Formats: sequence, structure tokens, C-alpha cells
Amino acid sequence: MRCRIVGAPVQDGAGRMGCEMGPSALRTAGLVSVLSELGHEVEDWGAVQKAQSRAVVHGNLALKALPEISAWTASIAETAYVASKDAMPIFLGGDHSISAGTVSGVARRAAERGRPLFVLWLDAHPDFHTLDTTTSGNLHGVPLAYASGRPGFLGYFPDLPTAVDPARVCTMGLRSVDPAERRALNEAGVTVHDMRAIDEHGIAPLLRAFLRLVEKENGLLHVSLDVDFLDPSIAPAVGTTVPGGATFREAHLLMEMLSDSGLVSSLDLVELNPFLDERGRTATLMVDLTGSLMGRRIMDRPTRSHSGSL
Ligand code: B3U
Ligand code: MN
Ligand code: MN
Repeated sequence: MRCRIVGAPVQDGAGRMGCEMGPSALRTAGLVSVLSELGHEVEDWGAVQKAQSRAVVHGNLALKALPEISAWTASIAETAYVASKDAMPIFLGGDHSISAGTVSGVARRAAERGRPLFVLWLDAHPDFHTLDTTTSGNLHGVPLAYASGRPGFLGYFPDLPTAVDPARVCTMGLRSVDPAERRALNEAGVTVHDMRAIDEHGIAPLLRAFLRLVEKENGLLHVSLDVDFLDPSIAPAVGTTVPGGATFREAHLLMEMLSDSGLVSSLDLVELNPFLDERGRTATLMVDLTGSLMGRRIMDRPTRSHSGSL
């Protein structure tokens, strides 16, 4: 497969600085060599340049860096649209606000191809605030709401060419949901597999059900992986750690199953804050997970059916 690496060094959407260094840390952790050793053709497109920001004023005075994130969203969306033409783009954040651009850009591409876009949002948080409901004002809390066409962005963020149908969005790993987000997720009909569901059912059957849906509708699948999906004990390099996240094996299994499905058409690696890392272990884990998603196997065959004899 042809992989196209696109850096999006954005940090203004997070509550603290450091995510700007994310693309460098992921490259330093060996992303390009992991992908090429798996037999992929790798193109590195360097970094997206932020468009000129223009003054925007909003009634929610808590909002931080609205002009900057709006400008980033415009340039990232355009790059995502172009980069997804004939390759699988891998977007290196950057805080999660970059996904306002990546998801809307690949959604535009999917619509042009006449294929429905599905989104798998792997995160401790749903990032489903609108500009009106966020109380922290950190815009990494809004990208999924924007990309799925929730109201209130018009005139503040770039016009959305194609919204993702919330019924085609599946969030996994949630364990920190604000009241306004909880209401909105229910209303919109987003599938939520929170940490309790993962504990109770296991991650595999939940993912399998979603993948069946994608396959049935001949969809494209965008995966958005926030570092804080993972448990902080294995992934400390993130500004918003929440205890009780996905384990090392849950995360790899998820990636391996996504790889087997052959359905993934684009990927975000976001919220890595290298300033908070311990000797690069979080960056390395994110790269290893990408390796599993892109075909790395323990054995050179998929796991055999459990019902048959092992
Ligand atoms: N929902 C909270 C917390 C948060 C969202 N995304 C992250 N943290 N990383 C907020 O600020 O909107
Ligand atoms: Mn997030
Ligand atoms: Mn998060």
C-alpha cells in the first residue's frame, strides 16, 4: 500500500503546549522505517502550513485560539482531501483539533467516490462539544462534533462540505464525558463503547460488529487514535491522562483486527505530547500500534477460528 505521512503540528487546541513536537517524535520513533519494512511505499509530505487566520469573535468567552484552529482546520482539510486521492494518509498530530480537518477532508473525498465514510474514534473523551457547550474552551474537545455536522460552527469554522453521519461513528474507550456531550451523543445516535462496555464484553466483539457494518455498506474507514485511549501507565505522554484506559494487548488486538479487515483508509495519531514522555516510550508505542494496523503480525497468519481445533 502507498502511505502518505502528513504532519499537523498543532498545539493551540490543547490545554498545554507540547503537541507541536508530536510529528517529530513519531518520526524519531521510526514510523517511516516500520512502514517500509512492512512492504509499504512511504511518502512523507512534511508538515501542513497553517492558513492565514482571520479575527473571529464568538459569544463563548472561554474559547481559546479560535482563529488559529479555524485556520488550521481549513488547511488540514484541504491537504487531507488531496492526500487521500491515491494513498492512505497518516496524519501526525498535533492535538486532536487536527481531526476537524482530517475527517472533513477525507469525508469530502469519500463522498466524491460515492462511498460512505465511517469513523472509529479511539479516545478517553468523545470530543463532541460544540463551540457553545465547551466549558474548558480547548478546541481539541470539538472535532468530532464539527465533522459530524453538529450546529454552531457556521461562520466560525470552515464550511463543512460533507458531514459524517453520526450513525456511522463509533467511539471506543470513553471514560471522561461531560454532561453536554453525553446528551448530544445520545441524541445524535453515535455508537459509544465506553470502558465499561470493553470490560464487560471484550474489545473484539465490539469492534467486529462495527466492522461488519462498514463492510456491509462498502464504506471507507477513518481511524482517529488519541494517545489517551491508552492507559496512562503505558502511554504517559499526553496532557489529559485519565486512568483506566485500554491495555497494551487490547490496543494491539484492535489494530490487528483493523488490519485484517482491510477497511481502514486513513489514520490520525494525535495528542502525543513528547515533552511529557518517558524516554520516548509513548511515541514508540504509537508507532508500534501503527505497525500492527498496517500488517505486522506475531505469526505470519491470522489467528485461527476459536471454534476449530487449535
Ligand atoms: N471534555 C473536556 C476534556 C477533554 C476533551 N478532550 C480532551 N480533554 N483531550 C474538554 O475540555 O472539552
Ligand atoms: Mn481526543
Ligand atoms: Mn482524549
